[in-house]
Amino acid sequence: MRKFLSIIFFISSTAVFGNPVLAEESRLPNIVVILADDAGWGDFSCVGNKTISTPAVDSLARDGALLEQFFVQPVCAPTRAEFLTGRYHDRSGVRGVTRGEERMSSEEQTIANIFKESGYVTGCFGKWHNGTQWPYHPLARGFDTFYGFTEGHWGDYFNPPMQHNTTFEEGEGYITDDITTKAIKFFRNHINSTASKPVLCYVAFNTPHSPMCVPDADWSRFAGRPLQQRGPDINKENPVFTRAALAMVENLDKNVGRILTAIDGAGVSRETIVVFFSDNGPNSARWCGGMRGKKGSTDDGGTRSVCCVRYPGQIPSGVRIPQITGAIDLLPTLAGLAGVQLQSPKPLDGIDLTAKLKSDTGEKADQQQLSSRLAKRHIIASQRGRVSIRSQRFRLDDKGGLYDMLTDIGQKRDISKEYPEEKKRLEEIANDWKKNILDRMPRPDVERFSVGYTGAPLTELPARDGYGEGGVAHSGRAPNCSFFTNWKNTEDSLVWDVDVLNAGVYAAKIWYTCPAEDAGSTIQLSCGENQITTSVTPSWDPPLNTGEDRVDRGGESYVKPFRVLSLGDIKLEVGKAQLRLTALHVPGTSVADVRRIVLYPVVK
Ligand SMILES: [Ca+2]
Repeated sequence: MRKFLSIIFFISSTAVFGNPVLAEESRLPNIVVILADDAGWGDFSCVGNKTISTPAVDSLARDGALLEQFFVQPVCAPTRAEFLTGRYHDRSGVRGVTRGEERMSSEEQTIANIFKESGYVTGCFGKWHNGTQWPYHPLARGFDTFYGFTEGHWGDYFNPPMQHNTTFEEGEGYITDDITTKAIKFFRNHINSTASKPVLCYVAFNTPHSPMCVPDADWSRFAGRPLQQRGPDINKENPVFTRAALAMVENLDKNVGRILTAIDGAGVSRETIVVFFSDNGPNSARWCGGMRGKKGSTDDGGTRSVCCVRYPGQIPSGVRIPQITGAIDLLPTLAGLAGVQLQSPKPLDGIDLTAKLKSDTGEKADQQQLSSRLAKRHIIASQRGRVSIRSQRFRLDDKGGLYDMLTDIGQKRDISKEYPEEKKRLEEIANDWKKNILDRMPRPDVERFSVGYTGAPLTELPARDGYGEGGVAHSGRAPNCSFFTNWKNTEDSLVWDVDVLNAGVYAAKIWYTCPAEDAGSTIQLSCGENQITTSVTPSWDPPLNTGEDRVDRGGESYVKPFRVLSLGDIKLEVGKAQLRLTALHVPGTSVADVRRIVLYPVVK
């Protein structure tokens, strides 16, 4: 409505003054959404963490609104999908974090689609984690610009390999600093552009997610710092992990500060909405306000996040929203605050919180109506079939226990017997969710990956999305950032199950390494009846990037700088098929390690 009014104002003023110089009045606010990865609710000084100092996030809570009971999902991809769509992730088919389960149905409309439609220029920076191939790639979901990586976690945090739109390039410096630099550049360029479009900038950091790599400057402040608070079970807490996570959050906070400085320095703080939140609970057993659970849990510890919204002049300083809210609310709320018309083809689960945020200026009746709606709502946490329901006062956990969250945040005393009616009510909601939503989830071709989607400039198939046959293995138990290794002979294969959507000729490239003594294998890429062969040369054998970890990275793979090898042009027919790499001749003891294959349509 506000945009509509602005346009009327613009037209009528032009008619009166004959001069369309009303860009400031008619321009919609910029939006910067900053997301942390695996930072728990308790990892910020504004909510009482005494070990850490997060002045930038604290300033957002001070200068704007703090959503005091804000809920996300237990893991990364589901929360990201909920922010992007304003709908629960179970509705969009996001069921996991890897091997295609993170993909969000292409029938969903994202916040970028909606705001772009209203005239915004849109950018996504950092970890995407809702699909790698078109139509799931961020450039296919309404974002004009993408810089980052599409997978769920990354193996290298220093000068990391990144994707910039359709090219793969090396990042500059520590990954969080680099993502920030690129996001600020995008924001500034468009703020200063004569096109004068409002900006939607989604800055999805991938820290403090493991691997626990953090620059020396941040680590040195924490290495010997005593922990002022501990997790509920001190025996399960690794103090080194906690320190590394907090050091990463302090680094992240510095980068939030850089973004705020850029906004304020450009003189657009009053025309820019800033949102900050995290995508799930803490990735280790550390202090989280006494809540039960961590990342992966459907309890408050796994699903509650700090969330701040700053919009100077529109949202008064120090607004507090005590009602339960969630990532599903951000899309309708940002549309409400910005005055962007929300025409979603599918019903949203989220609620527009604008009337509560604008508590000084909004209509009292709107506020009361919203308060009443929020008081009656419940929020669903869902993870691999486990469903927990949170109301303002109670939580029905995923095992059927009922807890009073006002007096028992640690969920120590099951009060099912004292509140049988409440338990029954919440159980019905959970059962209904399982029966009507989970059992009918869309399944976007799990384990099969689309190649050559119409208009896609490339199709990336990382090792994660394929499997080895013979002796070929992934380099780590956690597949997201792994590569294929142990490819030794002509019996071995690297396979991707694909669905070719457009027939044609595709230029194929792999990202590989190969020791000098093993160079020269003849390899074949085949798909159906078609195949091409090439030789693995030159050798390229850099070491793994190790030695930066503050804590052992467990099942996550180290990576190395892979080199691009062109395999040639291959013809692909439409339909389901296997894309297969094999070796026809192996002169040494191994063929190659392979990080990804990328297929580029050849325009004839
Ligand atoms: Ca996460």
